[in-house]
Amino acid sequence: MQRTLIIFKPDCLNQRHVGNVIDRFEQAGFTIVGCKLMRLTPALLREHYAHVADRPFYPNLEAFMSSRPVIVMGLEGDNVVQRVRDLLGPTDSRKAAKGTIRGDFGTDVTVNVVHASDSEANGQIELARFFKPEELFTAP
Ligand code: IDP
Ligand code: MG
Repeated sequence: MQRTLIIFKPDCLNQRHVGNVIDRFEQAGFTIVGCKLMRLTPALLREHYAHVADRPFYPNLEAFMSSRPVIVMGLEGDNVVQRVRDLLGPTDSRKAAKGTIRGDFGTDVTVNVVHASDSEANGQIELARFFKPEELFTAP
């Protein structure tokens, strides 16, 4: 069983798509093992987005991601990392196919509904970044 970190980005909450997105995760058979609302600080975002922190768009990304409290979620399931990435579609919502989460609900390359870990190793690192050990539960 694999785990991945999901962040419901500000646009997802503002447009009230959280239920639709969770429905897709549940229909795929994944189990929620952690879930909370939190406001992401610039320090936490700089760590989470270290791979793009020196890009020109980063200040805009940080402002967007800290514009309101977001939902962070741990999901567990068979091959969940790749299967969630497939459900999301590519980073740029404008290039994402209809039927994918970003294709259906996203706006552009920054405002793209959901973050999901891109590897099993990063799933573990990111879950530890956003959750205390006692906030993550064993799937029944
Ligand atoms: P991912 O979210 O699909 O894994 P990453 O390349 O890890 O994409 O980038 C992290 C986030 O940074 C993206 O989800 C998006 O919000 C933002 N981002 C990535 N590339 C661009 C860009 O070229 N312009 C603006 N924002 C970007
Ligand atoms: Mg990424």
